[in-house]
Amino acid sequence: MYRHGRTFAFTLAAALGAAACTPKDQPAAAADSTAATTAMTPAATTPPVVTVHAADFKFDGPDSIPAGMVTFHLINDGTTFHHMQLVRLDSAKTFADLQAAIAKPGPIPAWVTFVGGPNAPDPHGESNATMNMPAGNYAMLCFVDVPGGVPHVARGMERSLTVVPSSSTVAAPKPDVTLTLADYSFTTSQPLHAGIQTIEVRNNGPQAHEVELIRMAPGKTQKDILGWMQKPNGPPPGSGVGGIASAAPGEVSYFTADLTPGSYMLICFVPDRKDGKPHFMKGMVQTVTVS
Ligand SMILES: [Cu+2]
Repeated sequence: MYRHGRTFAFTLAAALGAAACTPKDQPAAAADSTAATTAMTPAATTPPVVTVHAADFKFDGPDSIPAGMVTFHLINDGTTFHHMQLVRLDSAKTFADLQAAIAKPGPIPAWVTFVGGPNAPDPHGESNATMNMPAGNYAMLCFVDVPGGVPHVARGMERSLTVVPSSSTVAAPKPDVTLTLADYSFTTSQPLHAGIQTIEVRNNGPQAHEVELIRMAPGKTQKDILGWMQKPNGPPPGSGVGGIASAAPGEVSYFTADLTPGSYMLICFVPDRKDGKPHFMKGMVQTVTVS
């Protein structure tokens, strides 16, 4: 959706720098393949960081991680836009069951629950999401459909993730701003501001929602962005910051963003339960000014 333009420098300094510790009894190696889990201190106070790479068209990351509060760090190595949509598989269903269900036309089975995940950064950009992950079977999927209109999951962009029980007691981050999603609106507890901030995203439902944060190019408006999405000719009028992928009502996640002053857009692409139209067409799109 967004060609490589100005990429957001995601400041995960807090998360990446401080998340270097996990409890001793936790399988730290499973949490991350980067150096983020190497240093240890007695008690972790920030979530372990799980790094996942997105490419055209696959995910690379750990097969299993410990349960508890975790920060997913998505690095987009691809030439197009990707996100990391996490789904939980209930009723003892497996990744193979999910693959079989996805391969068939029809509605998503009731045992699949959308639980968020880092939303889409620009190509060569990064995004993040922090959330509590109870033990269970999960999958990461990419529903982005550019270029060509085929969701990436249909091109093989799906990966299994097993969350194993752990004794983690890491608490949720302290948010600077709470963003509430509902049918069909975005409400912030206070304005987004320039600099680093942690944004708590709560879905009040009744439908699943996402938030994708887009920084508009100077002088561009919501209309330009929506027009470009219909016909992506020329350079994009905005840049993907990230946000939280689709999450069921009641889900709570956090993401950290380092914003520069300017105009931003909040948007939800989730198809409506009733007519399949994306929620932004029902008003779930909002322009905000960051100063
Ligand atoms: Cu993708």
